[in-house]
Amino acid sequence: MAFSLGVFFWLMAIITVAIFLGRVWWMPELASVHGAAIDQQLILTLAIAGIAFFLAQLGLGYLIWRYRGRGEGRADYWHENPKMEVGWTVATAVVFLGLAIQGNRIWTQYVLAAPPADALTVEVTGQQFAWNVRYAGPDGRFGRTDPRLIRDADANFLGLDPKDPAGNDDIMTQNIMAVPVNRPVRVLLKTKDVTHSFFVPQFRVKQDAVPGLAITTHFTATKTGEYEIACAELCGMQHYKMRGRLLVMTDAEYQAWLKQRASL
Ligand SMILES: [Cu+2]
Repeated sequence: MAFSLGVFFWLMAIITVAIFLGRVWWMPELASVHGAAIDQQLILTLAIAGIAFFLAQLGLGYLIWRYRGRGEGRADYWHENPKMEVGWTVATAVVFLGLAIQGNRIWTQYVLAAPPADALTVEVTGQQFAWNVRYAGPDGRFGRTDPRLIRDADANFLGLDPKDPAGNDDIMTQNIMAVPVNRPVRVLLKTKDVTHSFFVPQFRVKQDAVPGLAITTHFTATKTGEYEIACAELCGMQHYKMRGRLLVMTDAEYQAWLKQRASL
């Protein structure tokens, strides 16, 4: 009985470690610059926690088997061993605080860093249940919007003011966004109604869009291809349908795409 319980703990530890090492359930392939540091930190945390978990389960299984009941009378029992308690408390504190400090450093280097001045700005506005994407057009300026001018029936989803000339060349799409590869992109994130969340797993980008706020997030895509913009905030009945396509293209393809969109 004690032997099979020990084996159970050993097997559980080995299978768990194999699932992680074999990357059976793993993140989608990385496709952004800043994501590399985030992935590294995650892997470091998993490795340290994984080694501690594996050794603890191995030891637990061994002790269960080694000190199983063999009818040799009562086992010794004592509590309080200040030296050991101080030892493992300090060791655990050093490991966890070290990981927390290092993780915070990586996080602030990304979140608090402003995107480069030459970054491409794309405005993304969530609504139940779609992503409105807007480019400033050749003049580089976004036209004025006013919530009172929003008319979904006329496809004026953002309430663009026709009297502002800066808005004449704005390019707008729904649920499709294109960006050039290897170029910093600044996303100006807004929402018309409830809280949504702009999530591109391959870029390691997830940022809430909060009513009344314009929040910026940024990324530089490293691989061309098609990705999904998921809404990561349960925002209503059709939340599951709220997704956009994000196309990462070469610069020439991106310019052609913009031109084609402007002509629609
Ligand atoms: Cu949503």
